Amino acid sequence: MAELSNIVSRFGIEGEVVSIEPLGSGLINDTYKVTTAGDAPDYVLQRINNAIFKDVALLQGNIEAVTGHIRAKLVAAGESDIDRKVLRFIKVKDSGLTYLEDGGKFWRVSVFIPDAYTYQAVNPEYSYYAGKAFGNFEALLADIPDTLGETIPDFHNMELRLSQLIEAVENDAAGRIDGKEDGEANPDDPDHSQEVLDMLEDIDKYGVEMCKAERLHRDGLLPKRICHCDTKVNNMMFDRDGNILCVIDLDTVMPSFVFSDFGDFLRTAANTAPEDEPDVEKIHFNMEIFKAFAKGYIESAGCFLTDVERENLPYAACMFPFMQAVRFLADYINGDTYYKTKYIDHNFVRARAQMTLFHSAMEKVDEMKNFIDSL
Ligand code: GN1
Ligand code: MG
Repeated sequence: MAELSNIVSRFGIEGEVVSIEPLGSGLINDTYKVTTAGDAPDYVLQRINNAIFKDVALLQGNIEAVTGHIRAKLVAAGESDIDRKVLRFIKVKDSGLTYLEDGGKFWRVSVFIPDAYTYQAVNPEYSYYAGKAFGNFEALLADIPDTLGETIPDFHNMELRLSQLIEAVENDAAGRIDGKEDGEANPDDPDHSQEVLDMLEDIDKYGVEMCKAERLHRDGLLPKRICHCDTKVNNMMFDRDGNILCVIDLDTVMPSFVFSDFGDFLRTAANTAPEDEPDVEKIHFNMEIFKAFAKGYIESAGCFLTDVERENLPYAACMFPFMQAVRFLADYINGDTYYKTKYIDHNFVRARAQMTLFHSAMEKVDEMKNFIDSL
């Protein structure tokens, strides 16, 4: 707490800090709520994980460009309550930057949005609003004058994710496929090696099909646009009445295929279970959520989507659970070096859950296509 208070005091915040408590459930950054006394706003303090986001200056540059552009549009449209509709970052007092480097750690502070709610799951009505909001987010950014960099290069490149998995298997750094290279196997680490091999075989069957986006892009048929790239359902804030306030967690806003935003929302929202559900029987792809989200998304993004983008939205709905399975499995095999985990085989359980969701979505591709054609 002393370290955190000291960090916060170097930002130009208002009010006197009364507490700093952990906030949220992100898998990458560390997030805290900073509560202040009296009428001053509360704040969100985040330690940016710079092992993952290696270029924090570029990252914050993107975020400032995006929030500035959206803010200007909200002002021009005469909107009220703008600080609840777009994030506002606080500058460091002595540098004027929106991030602070201190002993190799990177920090930032934004205004906490009061009376706002995030959800781990949504009903079809909220899903429709979310579709509209993410489509609108992309539409608002379609004319941004700044060139944004890729905060994690090739973040949603399926070909790269598969090659990272192959590399992980070749190294088998944690001995999770072939047993410990040197020393004893950890008796507390359940042996999933056979299930991992089966999962790898299953992934191999669909690998080529799931890399369609990269091929379309190389053939000049699929553009990159500014996307959010982490449209997990819990990255959307709603007010008390269920109206969308804003989209949060902007670290991965970068040029990508629209499939990123469409697919990643459904990966979390259309799953009938959490992304790390241990009981695979509970995992299904919910078509009611798909339909509501697709309708909202196409209503606001339809004005700029090309035929290729629109036709491939069902593919995106399948590709994202598949990509996430590949990422979780690679991290499991690497010995959990990327995602925060809560128990020893958490990444294995996550990968298995995502493959289950992938298969459920694949069974519904025709139904998805028919629905999109009907809009
Ligand atoms: C990470 O930190 P969080 O939970 O918002 C990850 C996403 C994954 C997600 C899986 C930078 O997001 O890509 O989809 O976990 N973010 C990064 O839950 O890798
Ligand atoms: Mg998040």
